[in-house]
Amino acid sequence: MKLKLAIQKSGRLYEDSIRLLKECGIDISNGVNKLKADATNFPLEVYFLRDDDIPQYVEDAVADIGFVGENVVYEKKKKVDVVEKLGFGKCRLSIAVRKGEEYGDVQYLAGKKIATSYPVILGDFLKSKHVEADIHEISGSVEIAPGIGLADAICDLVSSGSTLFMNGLKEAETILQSQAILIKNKELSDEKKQLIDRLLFRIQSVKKAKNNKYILLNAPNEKLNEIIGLLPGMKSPTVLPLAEEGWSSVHSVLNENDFWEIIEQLKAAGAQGILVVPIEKMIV
Ligand code: PRT
Ligand code: ZN
Repeated sequence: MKLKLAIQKSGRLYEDSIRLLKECGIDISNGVNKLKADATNFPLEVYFLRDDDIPQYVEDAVADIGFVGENVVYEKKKKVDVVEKLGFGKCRLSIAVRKGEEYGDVQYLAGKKIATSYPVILGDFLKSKHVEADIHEISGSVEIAPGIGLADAICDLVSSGSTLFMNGLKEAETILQSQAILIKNKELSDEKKQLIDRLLFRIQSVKKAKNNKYILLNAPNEKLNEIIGLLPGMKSPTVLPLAEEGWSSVHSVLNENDFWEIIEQLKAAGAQGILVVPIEKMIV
């Protein structure tokens, strides 16, 4: 039996989806324009679909699981379970207005015409703010709508912000932070659930590794206790004697969030020759 995974056929999520599988030790032999491909070393079959269709296919159990943007999942409102954030495809769904407008707050939007490909998420947002506006659904090139007089504002995905900038718009309100997530069908067999757990274990190990760095440093022995005290590590750090009398080598793992702060403290405490190395997988 194989787990059926739906990923985007081509577009912004395709390469990162394939890369994540590869980092999980799963290779797929994908012929050009194929609808599906088999993994060579995991009981997995990959379906290549348009991202908009993935929630429906997962709800209908044509695919057991899918990698797809949160924005698509919340817009489509299909009956699927959200399992895990995948750490790529990050963007935000924002409302933008013409650069020269005085936006103030969300009340600005009352009675205005807003162009978007996300009428459901936008509608829910406006409702939650008790604002009535005219939602105008368009499927692409939303950002040109204010320029051609089709709308007063837009609601669209933003990552760098350069599309808004080039169209003379400014971000006024962020209504959703989004990234690619793993979704699953609600009624899977125990066997399929076990396969998902195996895949999830690998995904989490890859994610953890990306958020952590392996660090090696040299410390004078009289400073060892102070330096060890600064290191969180997985358990306690490894300490090895150096060939040079009175010095030790200390190995540990640091989380990206407090990385620079701890490095500064380590230097101040007398650590030298600090090496920082990426981690490929992290099993805890
Ligand atoms: O053919 P298919 O339907 O599968 O693809 P698609 O054209 O609908 O989607 P695609 O490949 O453009 O995006 C797939 C997913 O990537 C989206 O659903 C999001 O979850 C995620 N993602 C991340 C983005 C962006 N970043 C993004 N910047 N999707 C779209 N954009 C667009 C945005 O719509 C705007 O036009 O990029 C432009 C803004 O980018 P900046 O960098 O100029 O701000
Ligand atoms: Zn799409």
